[in-house]
Amino acid sequence: MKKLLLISWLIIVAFSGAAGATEQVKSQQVSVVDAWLRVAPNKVAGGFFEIINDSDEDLNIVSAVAVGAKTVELHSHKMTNGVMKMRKQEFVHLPAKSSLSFNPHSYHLMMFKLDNDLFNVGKFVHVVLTLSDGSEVEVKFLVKKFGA
Ligand SMILES: [Cu+2]
Repeated sequence: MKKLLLISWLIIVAFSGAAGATEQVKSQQVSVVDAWLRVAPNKVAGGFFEIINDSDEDLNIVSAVAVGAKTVELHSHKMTNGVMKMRKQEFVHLPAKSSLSFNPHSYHLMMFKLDNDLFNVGKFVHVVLTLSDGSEVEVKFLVKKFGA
């Protein structure tokens, strides 16, 4: 966990350096690590990451946008009667002082109507998550090969 926090701190520093002129409120205490995505054969992308809420406040992730994707939805995967089902979520709860994994078997981002050139393997897709306190978390998702 110590290593994870250091990495997320480095990411925050990197972003605050790059952000410069923008006026949006960046979340000070929520960070994301290990962000990656893959494009399925049906041209829909799944986005995965670990998000850390280091604040004393319970928060929700309420929306996400991605450069090059027309729509982004928050999804969950749940086993119902032995069948994996995806469900769109209005928000994903992120309790204070906790971390949550978005992975292929759980919560994930689903991105639709992609600009294919921006979703090539090895590229980074710029995503902004909006939290219930109105702050935003900027994340760069590495595009990995489907099935890798
Ligand atoms: Cu999904």
